[in-house]
Amino acid sequence: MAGGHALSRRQVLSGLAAGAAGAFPLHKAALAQTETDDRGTPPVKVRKVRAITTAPNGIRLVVVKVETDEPGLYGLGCATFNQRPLAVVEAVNKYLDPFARGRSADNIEDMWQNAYTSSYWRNGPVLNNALSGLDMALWDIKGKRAGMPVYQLLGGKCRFAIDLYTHAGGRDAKEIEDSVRGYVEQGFRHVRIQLGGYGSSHLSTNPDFRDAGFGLPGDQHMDAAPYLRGMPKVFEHVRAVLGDRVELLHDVHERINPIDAIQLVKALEEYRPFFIEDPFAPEQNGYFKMLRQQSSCPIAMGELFNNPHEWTDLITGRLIDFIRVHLSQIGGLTPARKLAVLAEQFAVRSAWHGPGDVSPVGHACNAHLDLAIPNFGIQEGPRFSEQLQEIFPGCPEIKQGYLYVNDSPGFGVDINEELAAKYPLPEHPGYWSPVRRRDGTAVRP
Ligand code: GCO
Ligand code: MG
Repeated sequence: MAGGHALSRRQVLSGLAAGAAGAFPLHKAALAQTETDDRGTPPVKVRKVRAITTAPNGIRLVVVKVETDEPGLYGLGCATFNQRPLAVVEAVNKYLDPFARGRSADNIEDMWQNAYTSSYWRNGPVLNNALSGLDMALWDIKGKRAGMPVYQLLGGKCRFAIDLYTHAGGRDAKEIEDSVRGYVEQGFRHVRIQLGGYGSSHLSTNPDFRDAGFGLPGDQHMDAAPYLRGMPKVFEHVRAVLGDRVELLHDVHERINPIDAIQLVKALEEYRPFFIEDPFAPEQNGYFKMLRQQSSCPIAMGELFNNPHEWTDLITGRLIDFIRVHLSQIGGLTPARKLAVLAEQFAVRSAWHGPGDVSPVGHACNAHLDLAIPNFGIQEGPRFSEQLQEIFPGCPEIKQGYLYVNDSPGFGVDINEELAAKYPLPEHPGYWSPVRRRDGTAVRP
C-alpha cells in the first residue's frame, strides 16, 4: 500500500483467518489493505447522493450528484423522468442517499446490484431513474479517478463521432419537405418525419367526447384513420422531391391498433424508411412476430421499456432492428452496456432515446456508450439551448449532423447549481394529458 506498511500475502491471509474467527482486529487492517487497488490507490467512499432539478426549457430535468469522501471529487448522473420528476427526487434523496453513504464509489457493479434489490420490488420507471442517477455518477467518478473519458473505460472508440437523427415535422407534406430540407442543409443525413404531433391529431375532427362533456377540455383528440391515410402520402411526397439524399425515420408512438400498425409499416416499406419506431405499445410486444413475417421494414422499439423482460425476446428473436431504450429508464449505464452486448449478438443496433427530456449528462452518457460499441445504429440528436449549455458546461457538441463529446475525464459535463436553481420545475406536475378517440376512448399516448 503506497506509503503504508505493506502486509505480506501470508500475513493478510492469516489476518483474515484470525479475523474470520473474530479473534483479532488485524483482519480489518488486512481488509483495508486488500481494498486498495494494485497501485495502492486508497478507496473512495460515497459521502452523499442528492437530486438536482432544473427546467430551463420547461422540461423537468433530474440530475443526481454523488459526493465522495475525497474533497472535490464528485460525479453526475441523469435521472430524468419528465412525467414524474418529484417521485424520482424522493427515491434518490430518501432511499438511495442513505443506502449508498459509506459504500465504495469504486465498485460500480456491486453498488448497482445491491441498490437495485434494495427496494425488493424493482424494474419500475421511478426507481430505475433514481438508480441511473447514482450509477452514471459512479461512472463519472471512475473516469475522473482514472483521468479518462468514460468511453475509454468502455474500450475506446469504434467511430470518430456519433451520427445523429433530428426531428422534422409539419402540418402537411410541403411543410415537412421544407423542414427536412432545412436539416439536410445543416448536414443531417437522418431525419425523422412526423405529420403534425404524434398520430397527426391535427387531422382529426369532431371530438364528440368534448361536446358530450366527457373527460376534461384539455384532453387531446386523435382518430387513427386520418393519420393512417396521411403518413404514406407524406413519405411518397418527400421521397419524390428529395429522393434518397436523406434517410427518413418515423415514430408511430404506439397510438394505433396493432393490426393498423402492421398495415402502415407495409404501406411505408416501398419508401425505404431507415426505421419505423414504436409501432406497438410495449404491452403488445406479441405482435412483433406477425409484423416480421409480413415486412422487412427496419423496426425500432424501446423508449418505454424498463424491464429486461420487455426487450430480451425481441432481441433474441431478431424481431427488431434498433433498441431504443432511455438509458435512465433501465437503470443507467451499467445495464445499458450489457444490453448493447446482448443486442450485438443478434445484430440489433443501438438507437438510444435522446429527445429534450434527457439531461445533457444523459446525452453525454448516450454518446460515450455510442462511441464504444460496434453495433451502434443511430443516435437521436439533442438540441442544447443556450441556457442548458450554461447550466451544464461541457455539453456534447453537434457539427454537421454528428455529435462530439469532449475528452475531459468522466462524462465531461458539469453543472452550475446556482444557475440550475434559477429554473425551477413548472407548476404543472408533468403528467402526460389524456389522448382520446372521437368517442372518448383513451389512447396509448
Ligand atoms: C422520441 C419520443 C419522445 C417522447 C418523450 C416523452 O422518440 O423522442 O417518442 O418524443 O414522446 O420523450 O416524454
Ligand atoms: Mg419515440
